[in-house]
This record gives sequence, structure tokens and C-alpha cells, in this order.
Amino acid sequence: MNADTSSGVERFDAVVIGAGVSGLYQLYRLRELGLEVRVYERGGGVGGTWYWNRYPGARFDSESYSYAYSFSDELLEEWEWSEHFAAQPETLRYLEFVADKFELRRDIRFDMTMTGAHWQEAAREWEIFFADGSRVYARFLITAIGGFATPTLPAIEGRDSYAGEAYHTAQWPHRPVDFAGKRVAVIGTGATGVQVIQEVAKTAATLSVFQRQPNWCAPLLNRPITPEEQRRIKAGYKQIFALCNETFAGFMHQSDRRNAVEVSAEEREALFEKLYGEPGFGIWMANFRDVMIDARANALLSDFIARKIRSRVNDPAIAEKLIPTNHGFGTRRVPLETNYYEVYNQPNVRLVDLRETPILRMAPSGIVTTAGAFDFDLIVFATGFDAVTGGYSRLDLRGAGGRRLVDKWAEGPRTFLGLLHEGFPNLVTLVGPHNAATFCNMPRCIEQNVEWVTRLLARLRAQGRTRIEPTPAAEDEWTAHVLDGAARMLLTKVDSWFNGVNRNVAGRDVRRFQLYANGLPTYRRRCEEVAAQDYAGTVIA
Ligand code: NA7
Repeated sequence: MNADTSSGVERFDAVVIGAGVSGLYQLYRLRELGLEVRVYERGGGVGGTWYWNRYPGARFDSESYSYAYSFSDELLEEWEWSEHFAAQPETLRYLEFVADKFELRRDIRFDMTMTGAHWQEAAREWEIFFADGSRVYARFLITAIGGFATPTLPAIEGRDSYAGEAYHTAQWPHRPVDFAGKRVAVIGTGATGVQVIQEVAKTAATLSVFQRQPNWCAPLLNRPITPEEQRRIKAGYKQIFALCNETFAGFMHQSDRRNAVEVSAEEREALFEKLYGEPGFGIWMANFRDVMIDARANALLSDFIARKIRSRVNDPAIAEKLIPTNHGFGTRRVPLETNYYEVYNQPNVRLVDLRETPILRMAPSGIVTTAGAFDFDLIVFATGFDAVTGGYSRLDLRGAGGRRLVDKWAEGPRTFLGLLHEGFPNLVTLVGPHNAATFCNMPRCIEQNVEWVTRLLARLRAQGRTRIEPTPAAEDEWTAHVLDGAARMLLTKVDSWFNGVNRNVAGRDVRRFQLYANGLPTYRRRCEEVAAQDYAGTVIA
């Protein structure tokens, strides 16, 4: 099976959708295997998430060196990160460097938006459609669209009537946007909103933050990497990746074996204080092991963070508005911040609490709340994404017998390993729902995903097999494993994109867990067991 262009129709062994972190690596591996692979990318360049999210302040919450690809010693040696938590332009440069180094671009077609794909049973291939009207065929369809392919604008009456400058953070212009002297509004206070607010506050004449719900934020504590640290990082890559692979979510932070509710108040406070003073996700990932499971433990941690917020915000009334009351620390994605709380001490910054004064509508000059009309020169929508399954619900994906993926997932995702799909032969979803990569220091899980898929395709090829599909029983078992594991976590009791809730999208107001919360080591072990048993749970033909 090769790329067949003789009839004017392009046929591939595998088509990969997306040229972000996972698509680039999948291309590299499948090409190495000798397959004919083509990547189609919606954007004008490589980078995926890091191509689109160019808003000021966009930056890693993962230690840069823990986010790097681990597969090439040469690449690890050549690339130098400048900061412990690199900003978006540097990450994009890194991914461009990777694409150049491994000559990946020759197999990528840019500005190509996939609109759907239909499985053709007789030919055992996917017919794949694009927005420009073209189509190609592939034995395997591998989606590498990430979890944040679909930005969502707020469902506010009159939104499009606003006549000033307005940008969603994930559709940011490629030219610099100047805030100086402008009256700026930011809607949204998730991980993105927090990053962008910190930047805008530096230069805007006025900044109004429209907050519907506060999130629990913690210090990032970023700084440049010194030459000595650079040497140590390069010498220690093996240990860094080994550590990440042992941890729950692939970060360099191993959880504490103790329970918060069992130690003394002094011991508890000491660990909270230590972690709050350390860079990165330690406060979330290296905390007492019960804080994400036991509501009492979580309340102790939340109380500690609340005290920190009160100590950083001058106006006590504003501090209270910034403290979440409807969910505990870490039960939604924790935004990491740099002087975020201090922003609210600035005279040019105003917090608009939408629980007290909801938005009524948007008008040509700005935003109207129950407290009155506010005029703006520029509005930033940091309103998030139709995350994870949302990227799939906009695709016309039809499997065997014309069955639609959106129908299959109508009551929530059902998958095998978050990678394979009953009724959708030869469809592989990297970073798919119910896949560990959705709750992970992404590249750590992405490398696992890609390497597992590569081994599978090598096995099929070696034995001349052309079709794989998981059994309904295997999917049932996997879905139960995912949901049972999640049920013990406090994060399933809260509205967030983790649970597929996005009130800007019709039908997305019911909690349906779409991540994987049993941890990377368990996920890896389960995937290894399936492979070791010659892909038990699938039918190969
Ligand atoms: P998030 O985490 O989904 O945050 C979106 C924010 O926008 C959040 O504060 C929302 O408030 C707010 N929002 C959404 N719609 C509205 C409307 N209609 N009115 C007012 N406010 C609204 O997205 P992010 O981009 O910050 O982060 C996504 C992931 O990207 C992140 O977790 C990282 O892993 C990378 P709400 O909380 O729903 O009340």
C-alpha cells in the first residue's frame, strides 16, 4: 500500500490531522516505519495549540524541559530553553525547529481544514474531506487535533454588534496588538484569562475583568535558566523524563504520600507553604495525596490558598470576589500566575463580578451589565473551548454503516484506551477523550500514545492485516474503568471542561467526564497489557 496518485486520487497508508505536538511526532514515527503518511493542518504553520494561542502572556505551566520531546538525544542536546516556563513564541520556535530538523514539512499540507471522513468498508479505507472540496483516502485516519481545537465565544446577546477590536485568545492576530491607552475588557478568568490579564494590565489605560466564577490560582515563579542550570538540565534529561513517567499526570511533581487530614496542623501548613513558594504545579500535583479525593483535605488546602489571596489583594471586598466558593482548589484547572492578584491593586484595573451584575448584552460600544453600560476600545474573549470531544462534534465522522461519532458519543464518550473506537475501524484518536493525554503534561502522554500506535501499525503491516476495531465489551470495560476511577475524584463534582460543560454550546450543560483520572502509570500499564496480549479487546482482520 503506497501513496497512489496514478488516478489523480491520493491514497495513503495513514493520514494524520493536525501538525501540533502529537501530529509532528506521529508523522516522524510512521515515516520511520516506511509508511506513506500525509499530515493535514488547518493552520498556516506547525505548532497546533502553540500556533493558535498567540495572546500576550501565553506560556507553559509545565517546566519547559519536561515538555520537550524526549525521543531524540540530538534534539535534547541542540535545543536550549531560555526560561523554566517558556513563553509561546519560544515554544512555537521549538516546534518549528523540530519540523525543520526532521524535515517534516514536506509531508504536511497547511491551510487544509478537514470537515469529515467516511469509512469505506469494501476498500477498508477512510475517505477524508476538506473545506476546499478536495478529498483523499487513507487506510488509517489518525486525529491529532488536541483537546482545544474549537474555541468558543460567549453566548451573549448582541455579541456581533460590538464595533470595536475584539479577539478570542485562541484566534489571536499574527501582528502585535497594542493595549496602550485603550479601554480594554477581558471576559473569562480561566488559565488563559489569568495569563492575558497579567499582561494587559501593564499597558492598558483601563482594564475591566469580567469574572463569572473565580478560579483558584497559584504562583508560577518563572525565571530564566542560568548556564549552570542549563548544563544540569541537559545532563539530567533521562531522570526528568523518568520522574515524569512515574507521576500521576506526567509533571515533575510527585505527590506526597501522606494524607492532609492525618498530619498535624503545623506539618500541613509547612507543606502547603513550601509548595506555594515553589515554581509550577507542585501545589496541585505534589500535595498531600488526599487533597483531590477527600473533601475535608481539600477544604484545608482551599482555606490556605484563600488566606494567600487575602494577603495579596489590598481591598478585602475584592479579595473575597476572587476567592472561589463553589468548588475546591484543584477541582478545576489551576491557572498559574505571576502577580495576578496584585493586578487588582492597580488603579487602572476593575473587577466586574458577573454573579452580582450579569452581562445583559453587548452593544456597538461595549458591554451592558445590570449595573450599566461600559464602553471599550478592545475586548478579549478568554472564554475557552468546546474542549476534547468538542473538536470531534464539528466533524462529519461516519464509521461502519454510516454511523456518526457524535451519535455514538451523545451520552458521553465511549472509547477503547481513548485511542480506538468500536464501529469506527482504523480511526485512531491521539489525545482523544478518556485518554491519559487529556489530563497530562501533554508531550509525556503524547509520546506514549504515538509510540503505542506506531507499534500497532507495525504489527498490522508485518502480518498483512488492514483493519482493527475494538469490541463493544472492551469499550464497555474501558469506559467503566475511566468513569469508576474518576468517580472518587472531587473534580467530577464540579462544572468545568474536564466534565464537558460549556454553557456557550448547546447541549453541553450536562456533566460527562471526558478526561482520564487514573494516572499516567496506570494508563501506560493498561496500554502495555493490551499490546502484550496481541491487542486483546480488538478484532484484527
Ligand atoms: P476555560 O478554563 O474554559 O475558561 C473560560 C473562562 O471564560 C471561564 O472563566 C469562564 O467562566 C469564562 N466564560 C465562558 N463563557 C462566558 C460567558 N458567556 N460570560 C462570562 N464568562 C464566560 O478556558 P481557558 O482558555 O482559560 O483554558 C482552557 C485550557 O487551555 C486550560 O485549562 C489549559 O489547559 C489550556 P466560568 O468559569 O465558566 O464561569
